[in-house]
Amino acid sequence: MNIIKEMEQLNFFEEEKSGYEKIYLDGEYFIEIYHQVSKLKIDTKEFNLLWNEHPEEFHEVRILGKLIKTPRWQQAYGKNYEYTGSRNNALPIDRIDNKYLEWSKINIDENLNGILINWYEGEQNHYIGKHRDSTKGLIKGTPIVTISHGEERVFRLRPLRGKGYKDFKVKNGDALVIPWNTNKIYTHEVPHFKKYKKRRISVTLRAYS
Ligand SMILES: O=C(O)CCC(=O)C(=O)O
Repeated sequence: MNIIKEMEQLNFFEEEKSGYEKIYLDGEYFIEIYHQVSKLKIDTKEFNLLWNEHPEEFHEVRILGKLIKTPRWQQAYGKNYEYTGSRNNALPIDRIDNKYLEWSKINIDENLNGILINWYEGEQNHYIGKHRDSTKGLIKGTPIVTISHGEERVFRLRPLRGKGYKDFKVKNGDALVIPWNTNKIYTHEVPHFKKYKKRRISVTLRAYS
């Protein structure tokens, strides 16, 4: 075992408060977190501008034949996002600051080309329930990258078959990477807890063929 792998196994990286962490969920599957990347952090002014981009209406998904409004606003850019019997029709990607694609292509995967933004209003108890990301139209093997802004929230991963969960706090400027294989075996979610009263925006990047 090489020294880096050995340190990862010993969770040395988990001790870090900033920088990069590769976190094993079990012996094989992992996520990565790039903490508070200076290029990705935004100030209140930029946050408010991005907040104002949220659609007026909640997106609707079809569950057991019924149309259900998502408990957050959501909008795709560059590539349509299809999941749970619905399609989020994309707006032009140049409506969104290019820094997200630029940073993620250089640091994570050069194929990343689609953005989905989720806006969570704490006062309205917004959340995203446990799910695995749809891989429809994605380039096989590519990761999912989620960049957080605004209020700190919990990002929760659970084994698809199995018990328990692992929580990670995500903050302004954090980029969390879910590799393809991890998305197959683990669900993820951003639950709402009463203490969350403020606003969060996540910018998720995926690689479409
Ligand atoms: O808000 C997040 O960090 C996660 C977003 C997400 O899981 C999704 O859009 O599928």
